Amino acid sequence: MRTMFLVLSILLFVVSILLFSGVVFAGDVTIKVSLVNDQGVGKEIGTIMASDSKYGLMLTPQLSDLTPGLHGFHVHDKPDCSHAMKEGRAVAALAAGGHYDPANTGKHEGPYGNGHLGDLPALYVSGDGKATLPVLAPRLKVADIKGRSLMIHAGGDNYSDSPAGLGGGGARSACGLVK
Ligand SMILES: [Cu+2]
Ligand SMILES: [Zn+2]
Repeated sequence: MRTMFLVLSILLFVVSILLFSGVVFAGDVTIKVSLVNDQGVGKEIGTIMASDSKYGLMLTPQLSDLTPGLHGFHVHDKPDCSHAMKEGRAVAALAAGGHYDPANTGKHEGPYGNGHLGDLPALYVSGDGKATLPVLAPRLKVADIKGRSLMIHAGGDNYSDSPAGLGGGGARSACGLVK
């Protein structure tokens, strides 16, 4: 009987450590990311882990098969990475809609501005095509991005609408649904 009690106490202790340590943090979400093109969703290239921190939403990528350099990175409105038709042509991941903008600002100002809430810090991809550096989005929480999608663009992001709209990232090259 005493041994049983001891075993139970140890079990409870281990479970509480796991729950509160952040190793298995209840609110974390893992997002699977795939390459996208005008034919649809292609190869899976890894994951992005989303977690809440004291400073905002942390997005930690474990991705490969991207082109080296900085890439525009945003939360898009809809949880759909499919291609769709625009002016008679198929466009990669168009079904994801535009940048998440619940306040209808209509402005792309980057993660520290007052425009689209879905504007994230640009994603850095190293020379070997891998992205592992986390980004922090101070205005967002995990709950805000559920039921939407994460998008990685072919080009960079200057956090403004000029000289090109939406930071100038252009084509959508990888996408993941946030479930
Ligand atoms: Cu985007
Ligand atoms: Zn934007």
